[in-house]
Amino acid sequence: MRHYVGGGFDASGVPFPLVDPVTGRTVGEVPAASRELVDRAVGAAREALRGPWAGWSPAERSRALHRIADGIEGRFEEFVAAECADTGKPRALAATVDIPRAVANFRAYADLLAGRSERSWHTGTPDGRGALNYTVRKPLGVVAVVSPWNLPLLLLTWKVAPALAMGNTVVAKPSELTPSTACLLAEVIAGAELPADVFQLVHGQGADAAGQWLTEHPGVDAVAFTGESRTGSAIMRAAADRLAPVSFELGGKNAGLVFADADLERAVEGTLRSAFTHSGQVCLCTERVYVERPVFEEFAGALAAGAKDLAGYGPMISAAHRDKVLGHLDRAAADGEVLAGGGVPSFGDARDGGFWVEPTVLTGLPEDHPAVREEIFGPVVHLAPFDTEEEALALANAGPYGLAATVWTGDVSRAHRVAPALDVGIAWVNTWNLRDLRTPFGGVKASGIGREGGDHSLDFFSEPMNVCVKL
Ligand code: NAD
Ligand code: 6OD
Repeated sequence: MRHYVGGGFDASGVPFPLVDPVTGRTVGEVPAASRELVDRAVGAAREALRGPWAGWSPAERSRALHRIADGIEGRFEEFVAAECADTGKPRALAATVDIPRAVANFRAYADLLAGRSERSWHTGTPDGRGALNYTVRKPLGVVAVVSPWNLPLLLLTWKVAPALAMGNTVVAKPSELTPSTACLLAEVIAGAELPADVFQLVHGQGADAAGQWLTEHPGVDAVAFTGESRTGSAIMRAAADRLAPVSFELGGKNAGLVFADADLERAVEGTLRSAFTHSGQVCLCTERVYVERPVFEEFAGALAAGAKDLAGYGPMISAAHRDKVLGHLDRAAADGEVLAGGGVPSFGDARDGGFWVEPTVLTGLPEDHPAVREEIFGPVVHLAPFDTEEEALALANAGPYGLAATVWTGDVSRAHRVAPALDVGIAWVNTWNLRDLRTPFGGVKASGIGREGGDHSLDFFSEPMNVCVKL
C-alpha cells in the first residue's frame, strides 16, 4: 500500500490496519499520509497544470484515457482480487460490475471527449461587421477526488476519468477501508504515458486526516466527493472559505413502489437484487418498499422466501458498520415484524469472525421509525402496504433523501405518471440499476449536489469561457 506523489511511490506515514471483512482479521497495513505529504501531492498537481499536460489536445487526452482502460484490463484479475479482498464482495460482482465499470468509465469519457464540440454564435453589431462568439472549456485546476468503500474503483474512476478528460490534475483519496484498487490504478496511470504528476494518490482517514486536509487545502480548486451526507456537509464547509465548487453523491433511503398491476415475479426478483446486491451496500439499493395492498401478502411472502434463499452474499465492510446495521435490526425487531433474516449467519469457520448480517425483510414499522427513515446501508428492506397512487408517491417522497427509486407496474400510463413525480435523481421502471453512462446521475435533497455522467461530468470538471471576436 503506497501513496503515489510527485511521480514516485511512497509508503511514508503512520500505518493503520487493513482488515478483511470476511474474517475480521487484520491482513495488512496502510500508511496514513501526513499533512506534509498532502501538501506535496497538491503542490505537484498544481505544478503539473503548468507543464506539458496543459498543451495536450482533447484527442491526446482521450487516447490517454483509453490507455488507462487498457492498463486496467491488462491486470483485470489483479484488480478483481484486490477489490474482493478489501470489500469481501463476491467475485462475480467485482468481475462483472466493479472492474468492468472502471474500464468503461475511462472509455466512456474518452469517447465523449473525442466527440465533444462547443457552441458558437454570430452576433450582429451596429456597424454591420458582426462578431463571433465561441466557447472554450478550461480545466478547473487541481481536483480532489474523495471516494467511499462500497464500490471503490468504480466510484473513484467515475470521477478521475472525467476530471482527467477535461485536463485537470487529480489528487485522489480512496476510503481508508478499501485502498487496494486505487494503488493498482496509480500503477496503471504511472505506466500510461501521461505527463508527470497529473495524478496523485494519498491514503488516510477522513476527519482530521488526509481527507480533511485535502478538501480544505487552498491549492485544491474543486472537490468531487461520494460518501455520507454529513461528510458532504463537512467538506462543503471546508470548501466554502475559498468558494471551491463541489460535486457530491451522497446517501439515500431509496423507495420501491410495487403496484398490483406489476409482473409480480419480476418485481420480487428485481427487489431482491435492488435490496441485497453487495449486501445492500450500494447507494442505489432499495431500503423501503411500498406494495399495493391487494398484492402485499403475496409479495411479502415471496420476497421473504427469496431473501432466506439468498446465497453467496458478502459481509458488511467493518465491525462498526455491522454494529450500526445490527443496532437498527434490534430496534426494528422490538417494534415491528421480521419476515426473514434479522441476525448474524453462522458458518462454523473463519467467517464467524467477520462482519456478516443476514439478508433481512422487515414489516410493520411506522414511517417515522429510524429503520424506515435513516439510511442503513445494509441488507435490510422494510415493506409497507399502500392503497392509492397518491399515497404511494407521498410515502416514497417523504424523508430527507432523494437519490433513486424503482417503480414496478404493468400500466404504461402509470409508469410515465409516477416516475417523473418522484423526488429523486434517478427513477427506474421495471428494472434497477440499469446504467447508461451518458445519462445524468445524482440525487436531490440530502442525496447530492450536481449531476455526474456524460456531459454533466465533463461540464462540472471544466469552466466555459466565452471569446468574442469583432469581425
Ligand atoms: P464516508 O462519508 O464516511 O467516507 C467517504 C470518504 O470520505 C472516505 O474516503 C473518507 O475517508 C472521507 N472522509 C470522511 N470524513 C471526511 C472529512 N471530514 N473530510 C474529508 N473527507 C472525509 O462514506 P462511506 O462510509 O465511505 O460510504 C458510505 C456512504 O456513501 C453511504 O452514505 C452511501 O449512501 C454513500 N454513497 C453514495 C453514493 C452516491 O452515488 N450517491 C455512492 C456510494 C456511496
Ligand atoms: O453507476 C454509477 O455511475 C454510480 N455512480 C453508482 C453509485 C453507486 C453507489 O453506491
